[in-house]
Amino acid sequence: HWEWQYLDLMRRIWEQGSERQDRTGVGTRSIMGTMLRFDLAGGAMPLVTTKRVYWKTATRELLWFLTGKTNIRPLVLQGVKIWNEWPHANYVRETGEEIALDDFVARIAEDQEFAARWGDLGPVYGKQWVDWPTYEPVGDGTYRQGQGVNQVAEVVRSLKENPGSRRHIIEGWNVAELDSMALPPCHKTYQFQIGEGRLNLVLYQRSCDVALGLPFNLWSAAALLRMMAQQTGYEPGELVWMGGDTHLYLNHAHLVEEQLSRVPEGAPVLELARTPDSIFDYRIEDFVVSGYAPQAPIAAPVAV
Ligand code: UFP
Repeated sequence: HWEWQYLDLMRRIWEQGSERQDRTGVGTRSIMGTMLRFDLAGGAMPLVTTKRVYWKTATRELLWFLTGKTNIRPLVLQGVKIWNEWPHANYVRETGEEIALDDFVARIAEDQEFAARWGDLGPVYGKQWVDWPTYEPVGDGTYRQGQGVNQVAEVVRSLKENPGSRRHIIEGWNVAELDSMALPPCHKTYQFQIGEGRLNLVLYQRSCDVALGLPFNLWSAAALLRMMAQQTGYEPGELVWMGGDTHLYLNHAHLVEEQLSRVPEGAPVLELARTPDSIFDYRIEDFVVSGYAPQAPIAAPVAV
């Protein structure tokens, strides 16, 4: 079962990882440089079965990236909570108003102007993926903003027009804009490749919370691969996931112990119900998962 790779990585980090202090102050055990490989032939997906993974939430986030939007409001309106902490913390810091997270999120949902002012995450994934900024020299030594680059559309085009290329890359790490992002990209580099008529993808993730982040990140990367394969007419191939700082938070001990006592079951399959006109036209209803009967959820605190 593919999932042993995930569980083995979890065990190896917990047993052999080096302890390090991190930005959040929680502390981690960590291994620098890791790899997982999954074959997506036949619709197979790296969807963790040893606990419930909310794959629809991850898919909604992926679709939101593809809109190029960076405001949390569209997510909030769909009940997706994963990005709420950052704008809330920013609001409390800047206004000094001690508003509870739930109240803040309710205001984002109700009040469009409030959301426009306080719900934005800065130029995170979506912006870089579909509208990477460019600059053109004006001639007097200054620059003006040029047409943004839609990296996703470019990769769809290059996969079709130049399948042998080794340059099919979507990059999130815009060095010049890191300071204005709520969180610098974790899953930062996507490189697609065609081999033997199949579409393969290497994802490089610079920093990975193996307990809470990775199940999400694997699902999303595999979903993106499937969408790209459908749009370009290739069979889905391998997803190769590469991690930089691959860690477990010290306050996730209960999760690690519980999950490592479980055995993977079943082989979930993703069907794309429709072939949308472009990579930007997918809807949540297009994602149909069968054979997913996960074991119970395991709650654990997110390090912010
Ligand atoms: N993290 C993930 N996956 C993600 C995401 C965040 O694992 O998609 F957005 C985790 C990794 C790390 C933290 O534990 O969030 C980001 O912190 P830092 O920027 O200090 O690496």
